[in-house]
Amino acid sequence: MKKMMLIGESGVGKTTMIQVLSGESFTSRKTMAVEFCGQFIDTPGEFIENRRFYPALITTSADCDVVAMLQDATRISSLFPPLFSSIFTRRVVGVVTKVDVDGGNVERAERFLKNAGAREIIRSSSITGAGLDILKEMLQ
Ligand SMILES: Nc1nc2c(ncn2[C@@H]2O[C@H](COP(=O)(O)OP(=O)(O)O)[C@@H](O)[C@H]2O)c(=O)[nH]1
Ligand SMILES: [Mg+2]
Repeated sequence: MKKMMLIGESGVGKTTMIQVLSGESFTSRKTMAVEFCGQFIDTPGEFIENRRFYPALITTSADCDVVAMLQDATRISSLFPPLFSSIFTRRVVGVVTKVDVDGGNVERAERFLKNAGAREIIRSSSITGAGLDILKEMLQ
């Protein structure tokens, strides 16, 4: 079974997505440390918000097959630096989250992810389940 590390700012939907994908209720408190949840690695939003944590992300990514960069469709900004994906030696996918929200802007989120170096982009919602099958397939 392959492993996926989810990265993205606080509130983007990392923990919720892991719960829906794995069908297990791993704790949904604000994550303060890297957490190993079966096939998934949940990371604190702080790790993307402060570049002094980038080395921790790189080290943790060594344990996984896929790095998922999550961008919230409702946010008007992104904390991913240009070509951020290039710091990883793993397959990196961009994931737009919360595409179910009216007033979100999926295209804007995709632009942020492309700017961050994502070549594959998946549109997802943990509420409707959109895009989650594609993510599951990546982990087969
Ligand atoms: N509408 C909508 N809300 C979501 C979705 N995914 C997560 N949320 C909500 O966004 C908030 C933050 O989610 P959480 O998983 O804790 O984010 P994390 O900080 O990245 O782990 C919670 O209130 C979730 O219920 C989604 O796909 N659609
Ligand atoms: Mg979380």
